[in-house]
Amino acid sequence: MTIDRRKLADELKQHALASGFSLAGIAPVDASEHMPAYRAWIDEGRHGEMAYLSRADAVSRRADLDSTLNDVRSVLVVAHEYFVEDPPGVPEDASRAVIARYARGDDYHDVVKNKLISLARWLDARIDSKLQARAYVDTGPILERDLAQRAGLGWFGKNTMLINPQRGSYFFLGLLLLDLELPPDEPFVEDRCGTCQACLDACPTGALLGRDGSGAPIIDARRCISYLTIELRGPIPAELRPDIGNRVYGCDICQEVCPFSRKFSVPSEEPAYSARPEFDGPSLVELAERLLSLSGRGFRRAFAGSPVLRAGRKGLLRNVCVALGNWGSPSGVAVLARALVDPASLVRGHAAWALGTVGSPEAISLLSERAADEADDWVRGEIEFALSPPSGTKRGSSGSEAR
Ligand code: B12
Ligand code: SF4
Ligand code: SF4
Repeated sequence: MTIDRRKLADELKQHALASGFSLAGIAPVDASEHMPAYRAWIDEGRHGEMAYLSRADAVSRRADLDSTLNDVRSVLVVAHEYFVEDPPGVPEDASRAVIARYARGDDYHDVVKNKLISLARWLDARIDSKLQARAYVDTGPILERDLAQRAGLGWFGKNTMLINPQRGSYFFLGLLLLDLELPPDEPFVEDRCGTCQACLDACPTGALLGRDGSGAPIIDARRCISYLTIELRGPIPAELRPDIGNRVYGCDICQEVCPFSRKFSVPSEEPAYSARPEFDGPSLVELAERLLSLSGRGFRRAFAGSPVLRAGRKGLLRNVCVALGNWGSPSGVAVLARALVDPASLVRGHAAWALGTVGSPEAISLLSERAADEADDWVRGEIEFALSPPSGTKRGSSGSEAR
């Protein structure tokens, strides 16, 4: 039986939309013309400590989809929307924590992957041969946005997000690599940003660098709050801590200001992405108290199935300490005193910075008392700096180097 591939591709995309995806397209599998841009970005070190982006095998797999699925012929690319509204008062209230929208509910990897696997089964039942397929959602060395642009889903905004002109950018991308040839869609070639640069102006850390000579949007991930609060394992560079504000896990600012997101984002219909109460603008003090009372294992159990597990207990506490410092209220001192004696040096060091930033008599006396007992050199350095920032430097605006 010969199958009408165009009809099958249309039915597959229709079925994807009926299963909850808001966009679906087919991308071709030939090598991306943007690999040199990817390599240049890595060579400039803009990926920071994300070694999974720079490992030689991971770079070469990005250049050749065949090394991920033998005899790959086409890729179904889908978008799954996750927008949720901020609770009232957030993010303006500095005493409350902001968790990026994508991480307020359940882990999207499982949600999207399961839907992709169902699509693969649906397709398999409609062809004579046995279908080989691989599902990806932020789970492998693949240029996901590049494939999405080639499948016609949208363009690369100056905020580096893949943006759709009718849906904005609050969506995850999911990919189904197929050993079945399906006719590709037209790529999305226009740049709809025009003269806008709202995202560049709004980024608090200056991570967005505009377009390069070829038109590729450039981000210095080392400065991005999403990297600093999720991917970075060690201390957050002191000069960037004030710019993080109350964003304790990820960041949406460059999407919040984008006219396309502002106009078209609607709350997701996926129940799994509804915010868990503990991540819906929680009080910084309550969140810190909860985290301090959990062991590493307790943390994994308490937040099972949530994307925030990626930061780990120490990483998330590190971020919450920074936000407490940025809040700067004496009401945060009691919980920071607990953090100052936490078993994790990463947490103690950021608690010291935060107490120095609060700068109240009680905060300063806690730091002075702790200075004598602290055994870790890096934490001692943070305490010393918090007690006596170099002249001309505002407390909290600079400090010891990240190690
Ligand atoms: C590493 C990573 C990060 C890093 C680096 C981000 C970045 N912008 O590169 C950090 C930790 C900072 C991050 C943050 C976020 N991420 Co992230 N991240 C990734 C990941 C794993 C790899 C991205 C990558 O390879 N970056 C390196 C750059 C060079 O590659 P690229 O973005 O694909 O860039 C291409 C363009 O430059 C283009 N290009 C080259 N030349 C030219 C020329 C022209 C003319 C043009 C137009 C383009 C072009 O080609 C490059 C290579 O293909 C992807 C998943 C994946 N496997 O792709 C998710 C992914 C990009 N992240 C995602 C999300 C949701 C986020 C956050 C919103 C989460 C949050 N709220 O905190 C933020 C957004 C921050 C931001 N403004 O980017 C989604 C984005 C969905 C979308 N609509 O675009 C993805 C696709 C995951 C998914 N499957 O849904 N992320
Ligand atoms: S996610 Fe936040 S920090 Fe990162 S580029 Fe966008 S606005 Fe800047
Ligand atoms: S804010 Fe403006 S420049 Fe930035 S991605 Fe959106 S449209 Fe493009």
